[in-house]
Amino acid sequence: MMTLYGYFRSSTSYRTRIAMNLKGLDYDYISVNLAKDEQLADAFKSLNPQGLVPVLQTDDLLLYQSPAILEWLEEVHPKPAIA
Ligand SMILES: N[C@@H](CCC(=O)N[C@@H](CS)C(=O)NCC(=O)O)C(=O)O
Repeated sequence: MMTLYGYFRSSTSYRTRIAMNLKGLDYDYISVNLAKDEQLADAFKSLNPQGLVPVLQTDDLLLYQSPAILEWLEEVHPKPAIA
């Protein structure tokens, strides 16, 4: 199972969400409210010390930086291709 941490007004989050939805992937979504600085909370920074969304958590991986997430998605779930 995958969990995407993001925020609705974050373009880097929705580019990730768009790719996952296009690929028809099943995932949980957790909102990190940037307007309330939730990205700076210790609980979130233990996932991503950079304090930025998006973060993608899989059973054995923790990924951040949306280009890296997109690259991983494309490699592991190539169909349909996004690039
Ligand atoms: N290069 C990163 C940028 C991530 C980024 O800047 N995320 C913004 C939202 S679009 C963020 O979390 N901002 C919180 C902050 O600056 O405290 C990526 O593509 O994932």
